[in-house]
Amino acid sequence: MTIKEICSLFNVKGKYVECKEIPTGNINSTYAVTFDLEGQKNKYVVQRINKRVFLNPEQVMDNIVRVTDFVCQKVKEVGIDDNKFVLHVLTAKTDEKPFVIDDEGEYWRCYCFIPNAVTYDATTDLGIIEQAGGAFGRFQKFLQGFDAKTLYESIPDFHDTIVRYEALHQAVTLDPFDRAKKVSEEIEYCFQIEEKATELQRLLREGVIPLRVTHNDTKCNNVCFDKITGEALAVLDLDTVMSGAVAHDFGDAIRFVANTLIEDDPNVDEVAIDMEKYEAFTKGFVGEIKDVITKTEKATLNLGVFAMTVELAIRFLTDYLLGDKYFKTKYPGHNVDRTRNQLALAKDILLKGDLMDAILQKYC
Ligand code: GN1
Ligand code: MG
Repeated sequence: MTIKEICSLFNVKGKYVECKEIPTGNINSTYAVTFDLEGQKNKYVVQRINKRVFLNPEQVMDNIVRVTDFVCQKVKEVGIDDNKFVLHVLTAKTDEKPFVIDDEGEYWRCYCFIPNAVTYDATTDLGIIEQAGGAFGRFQKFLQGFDAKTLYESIPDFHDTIVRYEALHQAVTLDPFDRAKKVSEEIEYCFQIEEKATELQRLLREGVIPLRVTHNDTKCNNVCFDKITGEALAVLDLDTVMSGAVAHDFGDAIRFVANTLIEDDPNVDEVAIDMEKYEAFTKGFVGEIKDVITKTEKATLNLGVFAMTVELAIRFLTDYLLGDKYFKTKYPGHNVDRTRNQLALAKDILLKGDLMDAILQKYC
């Protein structure tokens, strides 16, 4: 089916004009679609949900609808415009479900495009980075009263770094594509830092830090901004909203936004944590949530930065060993470059630990 046909199954308004693919994102396929309603442009975002990654798309959509409804309520309570600050899910014409299934059994969903919204894949603008921190912090804060246990686990053990390590060990043992020898140094380094990289997960399992509703994919390009005022608006990409630790969201965001290079840049010698970017995001994020999280959670935020950086490295590495089946890749060895980049970042995080702690302390 064409995107135009898919759109016609949703409660969209107007006459179809055009469709453009949005090529960012390593998992789903995303399209921006424009409709014309009596001379006015109505824009929507249509996405095919990757069924190999999300084994139960209906549960994913159930999570998203419940979370966006909850946040919408909170946003209205504080008197801000929910059309700008929360994603709105369209329903299907026939059964009012928040998705449609096409003739090949693929699941599609449709969101209203937030007016005048832009996203940034990478930025050096500290104001934008601070605002992205604020947006993820607010999202977390708005979801305080939501019972994390009632959400489906859209991807089981998603940020369980211990389970991710088990998968890497298994992939190295099986080595089905005979690739382990090409990345032996990277594998060895991952195993060397395993103890520290899995510490956060142990604290979670022992109940030292609580499970909360977290976003779990806090790349800065998952926040949209008003292209005129520059203000941070809604948080996007809610597929992995489920229970997790605050340090997962903080850590994943920092490893992406505060990297001096983008996460797959092969010039790994230049990879480092940019302390100004680190500080800007921390200021925004911690500023929003410092009064709602515990002292112990605050003390684990930087551990989260290390854990998430290593976790991404081992996920890319495991995917490479298993034949590049999970993340979309643009060339052979793309996952190796991603792995090397994240490991270089992890090394720099270890070096700058004290500096990061001092900055974090300042905003706690
Ligand atoms: C994937 O869908 P996207 O590109 O936002 C991945 C994240 C990784 C990220 C790395 C469901 O995110 O966990 O951090 O790639 N999402 C899933 O770029 O696995
Ligand atoms: Mg995502």
